Amino acid sequence: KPEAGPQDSPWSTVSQYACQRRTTLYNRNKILTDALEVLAENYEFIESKGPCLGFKRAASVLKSLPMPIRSIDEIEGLPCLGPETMAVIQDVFECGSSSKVEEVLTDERYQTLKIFTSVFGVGPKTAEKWYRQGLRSLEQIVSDSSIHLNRMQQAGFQYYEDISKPVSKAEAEAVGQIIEEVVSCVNPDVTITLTGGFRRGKEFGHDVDFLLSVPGHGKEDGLLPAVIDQLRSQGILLYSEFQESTFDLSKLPSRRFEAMDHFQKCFLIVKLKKEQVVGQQEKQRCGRDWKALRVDLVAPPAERYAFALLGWSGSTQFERDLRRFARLERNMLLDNHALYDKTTNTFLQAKTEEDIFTHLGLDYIEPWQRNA
Ligand code: TTP
Ligand code: MN
Ligand code: MN
Ligand code: MN
Repeated sequence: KPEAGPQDSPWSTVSQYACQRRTTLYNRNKILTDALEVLAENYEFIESKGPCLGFKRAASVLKSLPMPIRSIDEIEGLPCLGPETMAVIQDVFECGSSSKVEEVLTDERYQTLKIFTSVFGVGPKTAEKWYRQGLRSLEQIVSDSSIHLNRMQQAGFQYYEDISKPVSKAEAEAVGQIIEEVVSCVNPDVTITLTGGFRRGKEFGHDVDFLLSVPGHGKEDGLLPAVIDQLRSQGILLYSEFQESTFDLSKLPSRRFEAMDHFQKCFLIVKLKKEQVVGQQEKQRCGRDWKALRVDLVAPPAERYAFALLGWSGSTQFERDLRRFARLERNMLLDNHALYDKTTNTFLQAKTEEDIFTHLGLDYIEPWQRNA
């Protein structure tokens, strides 16, 4: 039974938790959610976590609704909509747009941080530092010799033109075939699973995420370094950042179940030949026959597969609410590695995502219904 709002509202069955809602990509309230997400992003830039999450949560609730909201009265009884959110929605209905949102959109600081954080390897902290130094454009950053860029940021600038463009589903499928081939060269027992936004059915993404799994305990050791070597020897590796596994089940449950996980993973930039993408036979105008593309690979231990798959499938808001629901409604701790029952002090095992939903007492939500 959903932890729901007041009984006298048509929205009484809408849960405050995204994991108790089905959110497809068909968002009937895009005008409202776009506005709220601008405010959320702005709060993210000024590192104001509370208000940021508040607006993200409100937008997420509206995304799950089966019809467009047409007036402020219709939102009565919906969870997670605070007074600030209500004011924004009211403004949109009365004036066609929210003055608060318009203010943010024309704010120099917001505009600059938006550009800076669009670079691979540049987060709000670095963007903020550059802004405070008076820098306002990407050109200024690359031409300023006093600025130190780390390896990831250097790659981010080098391939900016390509990787700032959205990745299409066709490109994701083409890169999937390449990864599949490379991986099976390294170890024919490995299977790859598309995760992230494309598993949720998105037509476009900012990268392509894959989970690699090998049957058998510890068989994933050394897998990603071998895959990286293979990509390099085929001449399609443009950048790689490898993170060794720091996973240790004996140290779980950690005090705070973290957003970043401890699995062996790598963040890559690979070359995708245009001829490998269906419907893109023509060369680019600049004469290059390839496009740089961001790819994430993660290789969890076999017995952690279900947790890793659930964690890497997103959306971020869906993941956040799964964890919050587990903690607040079930006295359990969930992260990308495990589910721990604090009442019985036991780890709950899972082979599939369905097992995890069952342990949590939740109806199963399909990946394409997790676009919260
Ligand atoms: P992203 O690739 O950042 O996001 P996305 O695929 O949902 O959307 P986009 O189209 O913009 O790429 O992350 C995918 C999921 O992986 C997300 O739920 C967060 C999760 N994730 C981890 O769990 N651990 C990590 O270390 C990283 C980098 C991501
Ligand atoms: Mn992704
Ligand atoms: Mn991202
Ligand atoms: Mn990713």
